[in-house]
Amino acid sequence: MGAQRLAMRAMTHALLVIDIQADFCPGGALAVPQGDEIVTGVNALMRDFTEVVLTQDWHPEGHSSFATAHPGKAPFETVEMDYGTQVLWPDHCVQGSAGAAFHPALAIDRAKIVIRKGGNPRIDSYSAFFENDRTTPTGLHGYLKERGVTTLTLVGLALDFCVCYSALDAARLGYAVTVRRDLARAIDLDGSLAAAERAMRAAGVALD
Ligand code: VGL
Ligand code: ZN
Repeated sequence: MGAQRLAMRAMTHALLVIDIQADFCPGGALAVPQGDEIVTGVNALMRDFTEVVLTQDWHPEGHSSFATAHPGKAPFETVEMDYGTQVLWPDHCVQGSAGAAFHPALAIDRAKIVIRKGGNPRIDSYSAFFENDRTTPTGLHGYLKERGVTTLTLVGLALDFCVCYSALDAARLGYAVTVRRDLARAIDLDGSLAAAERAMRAAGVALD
């Protein structure tokens, strides 16, 4: 008990656990290679934090980020949306579906709050802070500010999409941000992992 208390992070330091859901793990609709390998390590890390936030990708059926919503388009092709280029994905994380559930071994009871994102049928939402228009907030920043959080550690799926977008927004909002790459896995679409790491470094995100 004593040793455990010494290891606890300050209450100003929150852990953001991004999208560790069945559809992003092997066997899921948008499986991230080795996505399930991080669950044990994430569970262990959660025990060191009093402030744990989970996010859940949570799309309505027929969401505009799904290739099936764009006749003639295949998954991983792109389309131009009002807010910029959008990668089209296989149908995934549909609200209430088994694929949208957290990985069954994830210790979700440690979380104070769950942020569900991607609910607007017309806008995708990679970041835990803003939809992909980069302006519509999820409310997470208000929550963290009100609780005095200034420092964030990010883990989860996918490193080159939702983890990266969340880290970039967090840095832009003024948080001190670390991404634990050992507790994240990437989709790595056409060099997206290298691009994500470059962007995060440029934004001052610490990559552990
Ligand atoms: C994600 C693609 C589509 C992610 C979510 O969690 O990284 N990627 N929706
Ligand atoms: Zn999604």
